[in-house]
Amino acid sequence: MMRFTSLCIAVACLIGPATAHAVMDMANTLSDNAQQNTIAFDGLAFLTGSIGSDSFFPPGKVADFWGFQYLRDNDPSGMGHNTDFLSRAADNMLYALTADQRQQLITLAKSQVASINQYGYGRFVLMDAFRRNLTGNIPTGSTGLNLDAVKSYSQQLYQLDGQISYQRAQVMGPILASLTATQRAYLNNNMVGQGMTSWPNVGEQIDKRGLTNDEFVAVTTYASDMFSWYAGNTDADVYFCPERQGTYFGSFYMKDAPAMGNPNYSIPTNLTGDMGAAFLSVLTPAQRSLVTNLVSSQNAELLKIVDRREDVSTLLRQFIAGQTPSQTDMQDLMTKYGEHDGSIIYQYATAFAQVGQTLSSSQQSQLQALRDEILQGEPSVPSGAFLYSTPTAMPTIPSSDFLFFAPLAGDATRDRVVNFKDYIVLEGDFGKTNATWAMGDFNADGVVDFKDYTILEANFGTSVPEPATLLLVTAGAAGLLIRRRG
Ligand SMILES: [Ca+2]
Repeated sequence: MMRFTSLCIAVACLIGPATAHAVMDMANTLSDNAQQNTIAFDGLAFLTGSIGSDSFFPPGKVADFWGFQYLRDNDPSGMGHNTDFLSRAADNMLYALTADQRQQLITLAKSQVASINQYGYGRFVLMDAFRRNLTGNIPTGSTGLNLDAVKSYSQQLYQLDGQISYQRAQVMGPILASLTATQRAYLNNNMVGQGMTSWPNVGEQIDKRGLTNDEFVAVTTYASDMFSWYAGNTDADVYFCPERQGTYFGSFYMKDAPAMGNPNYSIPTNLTGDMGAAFLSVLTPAQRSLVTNLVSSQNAELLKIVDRREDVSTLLRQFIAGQTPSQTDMQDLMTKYGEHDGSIIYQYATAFAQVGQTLSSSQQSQLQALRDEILQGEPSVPSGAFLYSTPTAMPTIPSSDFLFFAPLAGDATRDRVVNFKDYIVLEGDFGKTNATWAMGDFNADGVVDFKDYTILEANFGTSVPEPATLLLVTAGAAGLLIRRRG
């Protein structure tokens, strides 16, 4: 029943510009007001939700360097929220392309679906750790989430996003570079600078037979991205919604669930602001500070993200200019992006847990009432989970224990011990580029080589934390020895 939901959900920014008809831009997104509303909405979603609701994630947030969100949020006819917006853009782009160019997008989709889903599943480990940190179900020997471990894992997710983005640009850029005058004229005369209500209604342009749902969604996404990339510029590529970063706390479920399967529903644009404020009003001053202080504590990282996005946009646009940018440079930028977002999500998870652990039962009831008001009869939390916006059973989640301890150099498998299993991984990926920690790239230089082997060798046999029982035995044995001597 929820097939193609990723195309149907109106994922417009939920915080409008300060004045009507003003342009939505980074000044809006980065404003303290927008950030505080978004963070508070995240807090409400997290403290009343579940890992199932945390998992809902609009697919357009992955590999989003093409200015589509900017196009949506600044549509001259104000139709960016419309459920047909993305498919109308995609259909026209596909209409303008040749059969061969359309086939290139289909081939790309078939090659990328696995990576896109790998990214989606990879998010569950962080979500699991954040919920454990909230409930206090943390591993023995840890005092809570470890910042460096969260950053390291986030880096790996963004490295994957970087590979998906680079591959996309590698196909989409040359197609755009090779558009004929006729193709350009179609786009320029019928679409560029005009609102969706003026775009021709050309209908669906690709045959779904032979494509899985995921592949069809991917092709549609590429085509719509190609149009915004063609029509936009670096500023548009860099642009993101206030809720773009720190996406592990369930706010997308809370705001999108009432819209799912309900084409006439329009998400109120003041929802995030109003409900964020309502959340804060339920909290004590001390709890409120924990949430509102995040606005300033995350700010430096947020600004660095803007810089990295600008670097990435500039790099990827080289493909439109007929050049081939360095993939190593791309991965380096995405590693940094992941580190910045990792720092932000660590701060959110830690602060929200502190609030959650001090809520009175009265406060909990009030927060649940706010959630119920937003969800309008939709389930408070889903019975399973979501892979992006598609309902799915809760996947088997690998142990998140490693997120509660400092990263252990050489531990590719992240089972908190450096042993032969890690050596097998490193050996299997030896020499590979675009490498991640999980492949054995422990010094994060993007390649698995002898330097990583040296790190593994130096740490072989170590584990974190040192087993508590061993320490006790040692202490006991020492005590015994002393007593005997005495
Ligand atoms: Ca290991």
